[in-house]
Amino acid sequence: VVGGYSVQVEDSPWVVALSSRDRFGGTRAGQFCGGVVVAPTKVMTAAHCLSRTVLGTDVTGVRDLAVVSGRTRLLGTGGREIPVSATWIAPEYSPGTNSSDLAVLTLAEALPASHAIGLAGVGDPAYAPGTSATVYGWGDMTGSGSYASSLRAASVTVLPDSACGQAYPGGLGGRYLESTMLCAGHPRGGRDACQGDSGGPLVARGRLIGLVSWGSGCGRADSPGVYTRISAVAAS
Ligand code: 4AZ
Repeated sequence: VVGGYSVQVEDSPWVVALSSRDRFGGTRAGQFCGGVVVAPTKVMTAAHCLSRTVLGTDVTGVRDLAVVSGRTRLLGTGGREIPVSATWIAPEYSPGTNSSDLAVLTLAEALPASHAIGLAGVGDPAYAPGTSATVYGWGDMTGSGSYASSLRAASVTVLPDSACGQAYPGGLGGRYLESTMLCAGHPRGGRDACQGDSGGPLVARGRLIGLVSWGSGCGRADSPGVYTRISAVAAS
């Protein structure tokens, strides 16, 4: 998260880290993506966290996948590390375009129901452009590889689809597809999700509206963040 502030996971208990010690080693306790608790044994994350190269590592068929809940500092104590017993990738997910960038993890042990966040369904006012939203993660704080050791959040604004349509018409920067994507950022830049935040939550009006998916760079005024649009990919 770029342009953010430090938060305690107790204040946002639905935020979890995805970890694979096997693939990512010890310095970040294996953290490579974010996730969000939507039911006691269900965590949503980005499909691309499980199906292509993430942080320079091929995560296809990643094995010792775990969800870390209740731990603000990745190398701290407290909270729980829960194995993932099953993974589901949205059948509509397209690695080429990043559309429908959603996966659901089933946890081997249940979290308290109070840790789950509600989903914002179709027509929810939380999706209206101009709505203030918060993105959470342990990802890059600068855009140049300075990963957070402790959970951070930043306040961004839901932007009209046209803002990302103009920023991402196609080609190497990617193409914004408004049917399954959501555009958010800050008009002057400086606040955004970044590498390592993928799969983590975008929350507005107390409900989940997005998952960190992609973008060009981090915090650039002309390149907003692109999120998976929850109302398009999850029945609610
Ligand atoms: C990434 O590569 C990534 N600025 C995620 C979000 C954004 C850029 C890159 C948005 O995981």
